Amino acid sequence: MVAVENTPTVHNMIVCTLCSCYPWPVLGLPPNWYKSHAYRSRAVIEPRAVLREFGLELPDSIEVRVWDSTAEIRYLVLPERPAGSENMSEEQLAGLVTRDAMIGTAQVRLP
Ligand SMILES: [Co+2]
Repeated sequence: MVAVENTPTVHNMIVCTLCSCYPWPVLGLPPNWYKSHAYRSRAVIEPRAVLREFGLELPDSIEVRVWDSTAEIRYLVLPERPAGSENMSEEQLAGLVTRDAMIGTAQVRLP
């Protein structure tokens, strides 16, 4: 299992173009859309358009990297720490992290 880190200049998202390989030991069962043909094909062809449909509009200054999972290698996203969270504890930060943020179709935001 490989964790890929989101930074101010890089946004990662994961997919399995072949089937639906997923870091299930950490994230549980994948959502239905993750297994859909549309997500599996479009995530690599037009990731920014897919992210936009998830409500995530990224500026061109942020590079989008798409990681194609296999039976051998599963990826998960280490989300970027949101601005304004400097005084939050590890437990509080963990509470902000969503499944989608670890697939890379969302960012972690303050409530
Ligand atoms: Co697969």
